[in-house]
Order: sequence, then C-alpha cells, then structure tokens
Amino acid sequence: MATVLSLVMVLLGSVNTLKAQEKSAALDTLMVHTSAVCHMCKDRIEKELGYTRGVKSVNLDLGSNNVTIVYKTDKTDADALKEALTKIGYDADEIPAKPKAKARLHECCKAPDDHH
Ligand SMILES: [Cu+2]
Repeated sequence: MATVLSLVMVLLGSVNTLKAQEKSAALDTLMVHTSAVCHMCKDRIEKELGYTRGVKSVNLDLGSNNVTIVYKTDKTDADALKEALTKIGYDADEIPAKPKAKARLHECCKAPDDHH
C-alpha cells in the first residue's frame, strides 16, 4: 500500500513539474522601432538577435523599420532585447545604438544621426 501511495505521489509530482515547465516556456512578442537601412541591416539584426539568449524568432520589416521579436519570458525581457539590439549597432526605440557597435557597421548601414 505504501508503494502504491508513493507511486501516486511521484506521478502527481511529475504532472506538476510538466505544468511548471509549460508555464515557464511562455512566449511574448516585442516590437521595437530601429534604425536599419538596407537588407544587410535586416540580415545582421535577424541573425544576431536570433542568437541572443531567449529569442525564438526575429523579423525586421524594412518598410516600417520595426523589429518583431518573439521571446521566452523566462529567459529574457524587453529591456535586455533592446540592449542587445543597441549592441549590434542599431537604435532600439528611444535608446540610441552603442557608438562602438555602430562604428563597426558597413558605411551604408550607419543611419544618419539627424533622423532623431
Ligand atoms: Cu544596411
């Protein structure tokens, strides 16, 4: 009897663990306005943000210059993602690109500063 009880306990425990994992794997979507110029910018942003911790998918729309990022809420957050984008060399909403990262970009990809 004790064995059956402990087996039930183990089963209940694993169900709870599964539920906890489902909850922690929740996804959220962030849209950030950025300073991309061309397709090289698009490729760079999508590739590099794609490697960033917690990022599930990245899509940059060059028409609107909005990056849509789907991310795991237990791994990262909006502030960290914007920070990551500025480190690649692009503006993230009101946060300007990191100057050193921007300096490494291809000439045509350096967005004019006067657009602020
Ligand atoms: Cu570019």
